[in-house]
Parts: sequence; structure tokens; C-alpha cells
Amino acid sequence: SAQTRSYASRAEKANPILKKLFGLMEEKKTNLCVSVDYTDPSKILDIIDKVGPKVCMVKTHIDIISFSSVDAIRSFTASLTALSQKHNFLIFEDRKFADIGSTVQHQYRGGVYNIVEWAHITNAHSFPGPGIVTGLGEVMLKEAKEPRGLLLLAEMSSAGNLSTEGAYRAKTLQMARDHKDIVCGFIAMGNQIVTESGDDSDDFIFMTPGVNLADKGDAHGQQYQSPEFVIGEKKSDIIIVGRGIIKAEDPVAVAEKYRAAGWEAYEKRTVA
Ligand code: 5FU
Repeated sequence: SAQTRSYASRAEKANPILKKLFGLMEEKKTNLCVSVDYTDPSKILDIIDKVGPKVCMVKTHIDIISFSSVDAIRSFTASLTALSQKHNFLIFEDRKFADIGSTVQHQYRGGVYNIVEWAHITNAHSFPGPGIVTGLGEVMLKEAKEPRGLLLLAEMSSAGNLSTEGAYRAKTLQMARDHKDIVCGFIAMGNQIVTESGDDSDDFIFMTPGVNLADKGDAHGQQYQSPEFVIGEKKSDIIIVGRGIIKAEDPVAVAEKYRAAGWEAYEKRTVA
């Protein structure tokens, strides 16, 4: 199967957020994103401090965490930011925005979570149309103090998801191509959504959830693939692993297994 260019060479002409990401991936030799879906904030920070050296990104669901106060949210996001600097990884809030542009602007900057202030990367469904991209983009480009990136959900890992219907993926891709200053990549099962209709796949990063070495799925339609398949065969760039790591008896040792598997698959498929 076809080879792909290295993260380092893609960093050269990338926008600021992808430049930083590709650079730290090469430096740390990791294409692993850990999804820390615990609900106890101190447990989350504890595991991140331990697996931080092995990951390029930490994914959060800020709205599943049990916070006792708004101050506790502030202190959590400050600690998370400090850990991202200590271990050199990016923070990805898996918010999956899905409303009109005006509403998502408030959800992105406001409420109690103030996501734009601490998350390097967030994501959105393309379902509402291009206004969700321009709405979030305006906050990103005008209000954030550091570079930010948006991922569009082109495909999901869950059984029966509607991304295979009609022109959904093609229209999602078009929204991204029209707004490359805002959209830095996709949640997708591989890079095919871009390569099947153009040669600009190096302009985007592809991140894939539903990765597990031990299980095939869960009771609610999650579907798992191996790092080798996702990175080697489907040519995604980053594996997102949740329960495979966070429910393991020794999360740090298991994170190293995923890091090594993901990196080996990347090296095999890559030309300089
Ligand atoms: F966009 C998606 C998707 O298509 N599938 C997902 O599983 C996001 N996810 C997230 O990745 C989901 O919300 C979890 O946070 C994580 C997968 O966790 P797991 O424990 O590895 O199944």
C-alpha cells in the first residue's frame, strides 16, 4: 500500500498548530492520544502526569468531570495546562459542537468551561453547515492568545453512524477545504476522505478513536481496530485510546504498548 510523508516534512509548510503538533510527535516519537475519561479530576491529573511523556495529545470531556465548584474547574484547567507544558503535549477537548454559529461561539468561550482558553484543539459536527466553522473560527482567530485548531467529525467509530449516508463526508470535506485557516483536520477512520478527491491530505491531520488491542467493542456500538490497522492500513495520523489504557491495571505500561505499536506502524508506512 502507498507510503505517506513524514510528520516532520508535513510540519514544514503547516499552520502554527499543526507545526507544533507534528514537531512534538517526531520529537517524542508518539502518535498516541489518550482519552482520559475518568470523572474524578484528581485521578485525571494523576494519570496524565504519568503517561504525559508517551503521548502527543490528551483528550478530555470536560463536562463529564465531577467538579465541586467553578473554582475547581479553574484550578483543574490550570493544572492541565501546566502538565501540557511540562510534558509537551496538546490538549484536545472533545466537545463535538453541533449548533448554529452564534450559539457555539458562546459555548466555546463562555459558560463555566471557557474552552477556548485552555484547549489547543476542539471539534465540531459538520451537520449544521459552514456557519459552525466560521462561528468557532472567529473566536479562535480573534480571541485566543495562542494558536488553536478545529477538527471536523467526518466519520465516527460507532456502529450505525450516519456518516456513510449520501454526500455527508464530501460536504464535510468541502467545509474544511473552504476554511483551512480554521480546520486543521478530521475525526475519521483514516485519510481516505481526503485522498479520494484530492492531493491536499498533508494539509490536514487525521485522528481516529475506537482503538483497542484487547477488545472488539462495547455494549453500545463502539467498534475497535488495532493501531497497526488504523495507522498502517487506513493512514490515519493519531490513534485515540480511552478504556484500553485508563481501565488497564498498569495504565503506564499499557500506554507504552500503544505508543510503540502506533509508532512502528507509522515508521513502516512513511517515506522521508
Ligand atoms: F468522535 C468520536 C468517535 O467517533 N468515537 C469515539 O469513541 C469520539 N469518540 C470518543 O473517543 C469517545 O467519546 C471516548 O471519549 C473515546 C473512545 O474511548 P474508548 O474507551 O477508547 O472507547
